Amino acid sequence: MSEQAIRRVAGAVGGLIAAGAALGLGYLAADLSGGPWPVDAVGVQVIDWSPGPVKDWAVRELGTADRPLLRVGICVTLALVAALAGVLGSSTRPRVRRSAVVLAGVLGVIGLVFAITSRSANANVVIRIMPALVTLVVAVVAMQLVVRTLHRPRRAGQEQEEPAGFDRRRFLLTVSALAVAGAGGVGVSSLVSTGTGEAARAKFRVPRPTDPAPAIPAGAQVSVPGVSSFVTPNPKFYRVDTLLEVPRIDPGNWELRIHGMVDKELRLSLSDLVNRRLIERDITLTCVSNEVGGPYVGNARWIGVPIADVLKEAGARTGADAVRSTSVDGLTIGTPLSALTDGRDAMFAVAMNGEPLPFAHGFPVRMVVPGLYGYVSATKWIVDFEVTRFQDFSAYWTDRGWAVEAPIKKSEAKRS
Ligand SMILES: Nc1nc2c(c(=O)[nH]1)N[C@H]1C(S)=C(S)[C@@H](COP(=O)(O)O)O[C@H]1N2
Ligand SMILES: [Mo]
Repeated sequence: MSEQAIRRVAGAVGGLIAAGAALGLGYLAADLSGGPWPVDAVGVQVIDWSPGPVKDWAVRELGTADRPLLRVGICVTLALVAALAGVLGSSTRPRVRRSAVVLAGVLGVIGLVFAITSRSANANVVIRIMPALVTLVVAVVAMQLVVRTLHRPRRAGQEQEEPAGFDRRRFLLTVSALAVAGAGGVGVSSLVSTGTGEAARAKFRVPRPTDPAPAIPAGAQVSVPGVSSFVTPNPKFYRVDTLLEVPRIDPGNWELRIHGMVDKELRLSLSDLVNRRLIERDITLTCVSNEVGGPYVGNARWIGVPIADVLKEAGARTGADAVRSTSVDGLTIGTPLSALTDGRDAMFAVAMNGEPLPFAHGFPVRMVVPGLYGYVSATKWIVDFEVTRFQDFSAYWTDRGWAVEAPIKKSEAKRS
């Protein structure tokens, strides 16, 4: 291989590793700040922009692998562009070489734009852009370092146009250091976040219900192949959300804001919530996308605070007909006020089958409303609850073509 060919390959490898370092350290920054990892900011936007049929296809064909695959897809795209940037960086022409660093900067800025515009209940822009900013800075600096190793500075007397040498030793040192930094970022972050998240969830004691559910009738729980069990075990419970990373909320910082068309605005901490009257109920949750006999349905024993109690204390004003609830990831759900006050057991749930809510199912608090499809009622990781009117807002799924109101129709067999 010619010197220039070697340099080109080194440039591609170096570009890849520079991108890895930027993404790895950005991942750590995301974990520490609570802001979105730029890859996920892009991914969530892709999910939000995907038309319904594309989403349905992805869920059907890829199942739960759709999200990791989306991340992988974005990373592979980035890697290709970064490798190309590295190749540009190997050019003997200083102008072309500089474009490598510019390209790294452009990728970083794209991440930044997605982070700024990402839907998130976290209004703090500084937190929101922190990971993308770290990624951008590391990307530019790392690319610059890599490019430098590809071109040993000219000795005095050397011709301008003469290609400068490739400093192999410095190249290897630089890419190794960058690789360690990137992998270290991801490693440290997974240790930190799973550790603190699990500990917080483990510390949360499932409260004793004031109004417990009756024992499950004998014979309801059968173990016949093909017949689903009466209670769906948590690890087998279906999951629908629009995220790439499951939120791990610190329950100590969690707060539920109840506001809008109410006489008295409320802000409830987790202990405020569990110190109220608690009911325990067996409630079936189902997705509107579930077909008869399909997988998107589950039954669990939930413990929670009746939403009607909280609404009574806040005092919903006349004229209000809806609640707009928001999860920590910024997704909104619209629920008819009547379904929350008509005597059915709509609740802010804190426990699922005797456990704190699993992270994937909304820890620390989610809504559960009997008789409504999940997308109009079952807000996970809920942080905001606004009493309002349907005419004054539109929720996430409604914006994507689903009906505003969606009661589950009973005993209506599928006609063909
Ligand atoms: N925050 C949030 N809550 C959400 C959703 C979501 O995407 N994000 N999806 C809804 C939909 S469409 C359904 S069917 C149920 C699924 O709840 P599960 O994932 O606990 O089974 O949650 C609802 N709550
Ligand atoms: Mo759903």
